[in-house]
Amino acid sequence: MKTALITGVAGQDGSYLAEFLLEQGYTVHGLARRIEGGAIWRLAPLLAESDETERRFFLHEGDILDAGFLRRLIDETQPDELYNLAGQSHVGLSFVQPARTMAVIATGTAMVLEALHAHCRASGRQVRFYQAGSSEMFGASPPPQNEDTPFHPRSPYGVAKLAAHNATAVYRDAYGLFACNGILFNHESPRRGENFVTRKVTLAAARIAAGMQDRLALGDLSVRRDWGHAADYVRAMWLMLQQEEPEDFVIATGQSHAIGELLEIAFGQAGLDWRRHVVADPACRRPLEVDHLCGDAGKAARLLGWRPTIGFEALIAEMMEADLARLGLQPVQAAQPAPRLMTA
Ligand code: F7E
Repeated sequence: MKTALITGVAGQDGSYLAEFLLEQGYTVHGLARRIEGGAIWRLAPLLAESDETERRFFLHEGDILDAGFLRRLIDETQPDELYNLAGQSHVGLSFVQPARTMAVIATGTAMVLEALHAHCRASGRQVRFYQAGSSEMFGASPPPQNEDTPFHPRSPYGVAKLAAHNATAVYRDAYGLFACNGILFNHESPRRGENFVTRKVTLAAARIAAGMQDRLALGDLSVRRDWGHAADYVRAMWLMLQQEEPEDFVIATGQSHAIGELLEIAFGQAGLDWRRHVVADPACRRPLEVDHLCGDAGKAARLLGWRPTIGFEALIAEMMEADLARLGLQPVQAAQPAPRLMTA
């Protein structure tokens, strides 16, 4: 059976991908930068596996910016597939910490690629490589965005992701590395970090319903995003590496929504009117905004047979249910439609 190495395994996508690959029968090695202080809470069910002899998930602590460590890790784990998900993933934070964002995403990806290339050359092994790209690279290019849309990033995060994307293509062209860039649009879940707008909203709505807070401060409400479910998106990562030829793919639902719609669904599930609680806070705005992302994943549908299975409303409902449940609450059930009257 195959072995996979996932950098950034402790993040939302890393945890879903590890679970998915284990279900496919893989042995999975995951790299996390920190394993203390609650940093690996998403991996708790995988680490709780009781039978040591059955164990197929292994956690490693270390930094992708440490070249020697990285090379050793690849040599020792001998992966068939390497998924590079490590990085600072918050766009707003990248304006505050641009150099760190560039280092871990752009330089970090170059270091992973170089370590992998050196490993393949020395061992004669073939290792397939997935790079976690982002729709944030499209930035100011108007929707719908697909693989042919010009990149026009509008954040240090987008710039760093674009450098990593280009580096991946260079290693593919220069050395014949089987390397794929996934260009993933926003993808969420109950495991989303609390500083991303979907989770910030669902968590606040649950807390307001529980009487723990009254206000939710948000930034620019005029933007539109194409939000999918992370569980669907990690399946696309894997599918890319199962193809005969390495290629780049946009992964998206093809539908964009306003933050007002997100608020409507989340607060509605908590039995609340968001207009009574949401306040505009300039501190939550970014120096530069990406106005509208809406992806065209037609290529992924044609070549990978990939389609999202969870729509926006079901996604936000699942997140709401999880955040309410953490506080001992349940969602307000949508009213049942009245039965149709039969007419003669
Ligand atoms: O913001 C606006 C904010 O932080 C979405 C990451 O996964 O997707 C994600 O990046 C929108 C932005 O995600 C607040 O300005 C308004 O326009 O949830 P977000 P993001 O920036 O789109 C891409 C594809 C990635 O690759 C990234 O890693 O919502 N917004 N008010 C706010 N956003 C936040 N976080 N907080 C607010 O209060």
